[in-house]
Amino acid sequence: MIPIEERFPAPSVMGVVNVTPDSFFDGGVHLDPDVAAAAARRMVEEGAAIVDVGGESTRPGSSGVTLDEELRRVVPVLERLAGEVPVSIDTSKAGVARAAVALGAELVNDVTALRGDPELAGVVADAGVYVCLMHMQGEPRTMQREPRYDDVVAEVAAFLEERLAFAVAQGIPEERICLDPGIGFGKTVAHNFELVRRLDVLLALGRPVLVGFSRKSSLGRVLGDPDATTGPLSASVAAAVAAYERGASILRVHDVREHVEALTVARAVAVGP
Ligand code: HH2
Repeated sequence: MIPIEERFPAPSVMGVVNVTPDSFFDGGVHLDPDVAAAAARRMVEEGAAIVDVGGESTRPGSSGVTLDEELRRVVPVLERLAGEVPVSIDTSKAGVARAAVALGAELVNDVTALRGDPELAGVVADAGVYVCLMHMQGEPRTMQREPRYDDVVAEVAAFLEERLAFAVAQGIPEERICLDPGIGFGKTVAHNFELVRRLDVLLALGRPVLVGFSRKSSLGRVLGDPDATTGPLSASVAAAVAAYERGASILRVHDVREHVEALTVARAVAVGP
């Protein structure tokens, strides 16, 4: 398997397909597996390098679903996409990851950075797939109640460095791993923007960085609505371009076409058309 930085050169777009009733932005939209599979195919046509399929919302306040329910949501979608669409599985459960890689998923996107299920690291190592390790302070149910850091960037970097070492010790080669600051996962608006502003500190860990700012509430809040639970497309695109310009390789987004267009232009500015 080629190194993750070659498989996903910057900027690569990861399209989001949540097969959930309650995701903060696309909840309920893709519950029918045919609708979800069609959305995934469209995202690839629009230029996504991979589509991230998820069966459990991790929005602030959510409390998780059972293994059986998560499998019931994602497996019919993965069956429809197998061999046709590049897939990432957004899960913290070894049982879901195992089923997904058997159906061709090439990346496991774990918002707990291999802390949630003791068997997940082994599944990733044995399957020889890519993995994304994300930072989160606390757990989704409570993470937005007064998140606190002395230095958010230093603490996120130290966490990701430790999880990277853990993953390698579990038999996952470093060249299959990317890191993610976890925008919105136990962070204030200021924390989220500082993490993008100082992305160089995370890049110094030597692994590609994935950023998922798309539609998140910090975008709506910085635009003046203190109660926003989402942000507009325009603000999502700006955040993705800013992250790319600071070194992010993979941008996780809900609106693929607009992000691919903006990032293509940003790349043309950076390195030529
Ligand atoms: N954000 C969400 C879910 N998974 N994975 C990574 N690696 N990075 C992220 O920033 C990230 C993620 C939350 O977004 P979404 O999937 O749209 O919402 P929900 O968790 O409510 O399903």
